[in-house]
Amino acid sequence: MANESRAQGFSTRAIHAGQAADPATGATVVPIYATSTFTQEAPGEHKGFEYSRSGNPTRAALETCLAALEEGEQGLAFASGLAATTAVLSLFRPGDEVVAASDLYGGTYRLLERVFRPWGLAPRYTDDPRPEGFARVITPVTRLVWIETPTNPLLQVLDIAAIAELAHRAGALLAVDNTFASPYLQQPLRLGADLVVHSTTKYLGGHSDVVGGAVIGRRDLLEPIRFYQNAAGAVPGPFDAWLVLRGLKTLAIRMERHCANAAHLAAWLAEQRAGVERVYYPGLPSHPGHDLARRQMRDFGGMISVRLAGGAEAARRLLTRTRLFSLAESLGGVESLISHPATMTHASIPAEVRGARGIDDGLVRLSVGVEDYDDLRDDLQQALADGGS
Ligand code: P1T
Repeated sequence: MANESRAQGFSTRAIHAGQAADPATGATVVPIYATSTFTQEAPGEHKGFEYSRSGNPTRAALETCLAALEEGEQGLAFASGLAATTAVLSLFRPGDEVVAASDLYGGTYRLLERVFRPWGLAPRYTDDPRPEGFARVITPVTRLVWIETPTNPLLQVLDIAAIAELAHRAGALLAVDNTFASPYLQQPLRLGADLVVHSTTKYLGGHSDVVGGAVIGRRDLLEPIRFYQNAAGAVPGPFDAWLVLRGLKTLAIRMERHCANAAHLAAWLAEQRAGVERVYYPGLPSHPGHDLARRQMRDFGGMISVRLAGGAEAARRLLTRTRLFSLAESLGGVESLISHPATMTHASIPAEVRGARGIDDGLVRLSVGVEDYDDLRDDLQQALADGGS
């Protein structure tokens, strides 16, 4: 007899959590509740919704589904990944320190340095992404440790459980930006993190057609963030929430294809002698975080970075010669993208800081899509070839 208490599998949750048939109409798919407000029977007497900034049924379905996928008690959806990050940082007060690994999305760095530092938060960074590196920069006034893993764009793998322990010993929270992995590959809350943040623009939406963000965690920690969500107001509209919800349904099968394509491409790139100096992919046994990634992640993800021997010139050639890989910011969609962190996603980091962190002009980042592998390899082959067009 089936064990009734067995937790549902990931894809079942992705397709069903928060998505029962619509109580009003029986619609099988959660409708897009395009309404700013909800009619009340008497003041305060309503069906749980009053005004769409405070709550909307389409957004509520997405928030329930996100919480189920990350195995958190509650999820909150935001208008962008950076709006979600802002909501988390708003938990803190002037004088509080935030510790982060220095390899992180340029927009998060800009938010910390240009918005929250002037406001009084004190960010500190470690160039050493091992727990020892964090131990060196955490102080008695550290209130938050913020990590990405794998990191953007160097794909460093950070030890979530060990860093959670260090943060907690110091009385700080650990927030993990799980955008690059997705909950299908890694569930930071199960490894001891307190909060998970996503740019749902990426793998969760999955089709490069929506900008959104999310925070997931324990109810007590999410309560002040929920207050902030309503008070500050950076919420996604119902259509955006619906697009992300639709994307989630195929997250598992998309991630499997992203991972398979990226693993093959990374191995192929690593064999290319001419022009390719280094391939950054956690699935390569030569990657310093490979063993940790094996333990912490279900698979190694769809992102690859490549350092080209010919520097800026070689990067420009590759970036302008691919045909299937579109030259574009962002990642995690079904279509393959190629980008140049130094001038695109990480341009907001001052050049000297960026250079010191290894994001130089010869670094190119690939978001490997779900197209046919042979076509992706052929595209890179022709773009890397001498004299190709
Ligand atoms: O773009 P937005 O939805 O606001 O998400 C910001 C963000 C947060 N965290 C990580 C790890 C990210 O990569 C991003 C956005 N990154 C890109 C646009 C990019 O191309 O790297």
